[in-house]
Amino acid sequence: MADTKKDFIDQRLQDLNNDGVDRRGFLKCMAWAGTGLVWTLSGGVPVSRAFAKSAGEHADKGADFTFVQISDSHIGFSKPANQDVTATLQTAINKINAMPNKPDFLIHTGDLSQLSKPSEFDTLDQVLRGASPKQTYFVPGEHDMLTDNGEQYLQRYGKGTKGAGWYSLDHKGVHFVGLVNVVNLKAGGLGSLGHEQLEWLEDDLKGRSASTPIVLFAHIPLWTIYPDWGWGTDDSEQALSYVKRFGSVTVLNGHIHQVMQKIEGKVSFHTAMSTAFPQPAPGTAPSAGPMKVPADQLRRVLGITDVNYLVSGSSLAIIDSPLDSTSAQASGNGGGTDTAAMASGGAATDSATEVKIDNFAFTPGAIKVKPGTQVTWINHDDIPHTVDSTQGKFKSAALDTDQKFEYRFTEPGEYPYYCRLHPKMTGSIIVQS
Ligand SMILES: [Cu+2]
Repeated sequence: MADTKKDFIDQRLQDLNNDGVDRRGFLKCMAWAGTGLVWTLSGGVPVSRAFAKSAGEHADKGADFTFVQISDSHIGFSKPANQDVTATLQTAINKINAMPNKPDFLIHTGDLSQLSKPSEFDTLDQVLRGASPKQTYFVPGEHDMLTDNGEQYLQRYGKGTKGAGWYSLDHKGVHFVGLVNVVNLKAGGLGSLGHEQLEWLEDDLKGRSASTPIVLFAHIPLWTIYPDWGWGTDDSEQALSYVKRFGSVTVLNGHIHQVMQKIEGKVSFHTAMSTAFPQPAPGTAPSAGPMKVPADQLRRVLGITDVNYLVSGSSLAIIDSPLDSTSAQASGNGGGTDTAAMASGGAATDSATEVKIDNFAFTPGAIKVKPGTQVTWINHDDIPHTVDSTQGKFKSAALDTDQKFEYRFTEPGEYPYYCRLHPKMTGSIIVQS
């Protein structure tokens, strides 16, 4: 595993030097994302193309309809990786509005906001009102659930949906299913759909003809891309077992802020770029998180995905479009993360009572303290995190950069905890007299 991983990283870095979409890198990626199944590659592989090419030459000719996926707008984010995420979302919308064939609708695969603030949702709504497609179908990302477990999201974007916001719809013979895999995440786990939603999905698909093209979309990838960074969904195999009998299944996700694609039988998986900021390729940085790239390159690693559907074909043609189409798309993005923003701040008074949150990890991961000790967690990342007791004994609000959470431990015992947004992040406080 370690060797394959290193191989993969080397390949990605090499691809980067060649600047652009690289088929070898793409194949590597699929081989490495191993789920233990045999993947079939065929001519029908959805491919990424620079927008400039796709718009004129082939694109939507003869398509029955087109829809556009945008993702990870993170409205409210203003760190060095992109200080104006509203502007880059606007650029994406402008590009959509300029498409020769008008898309029937937009799909937004989550992380609309950075901190679930009403003002952030308002800004998103305002920009989307300027989009030529009047309909946008949403699913929430973990950033849209920060303050109220998604209540506000549901009120604004989830009318008529089930549970935490899942639903399905039919459009010109294609069955679309929006899934939610960012709630009730378990410590140490990945994204999760949960039993109730899986039951609903099974029921929703039951009785549909196997020739119906299916499009599933959710925030966190429904295939395992990089578990160390939480890039996968624990119970996605269950969901995928329900679509196996269908002739054409397309799965769209966001969350990882870069393009990854995989074909597994009749199922094609695809992740979209963010309209806000890029993240490093798996394993090429100490952790996931906003990646600062030179200002003149930012728009090459942000973008939109437009999908054409042809009745005659059995699969959807997916075209990725970076916001800056003047150069080949950078589908790999190595480079360093923004280390400056991760510099630790504040003098530790008593190291035993302070836990730093850095690079998507609690440091130290386990500490021993005496009863009566107050433990302080400080978030040094550019991304909000939480401190949630696995046993339900304490629970922080979402901590943005430099924010703290404090809890005093009085009773001896072991207190495991995790981040409810990134459940791979776990830690433990051991109270001993
Ligand atoms: Cu977190």
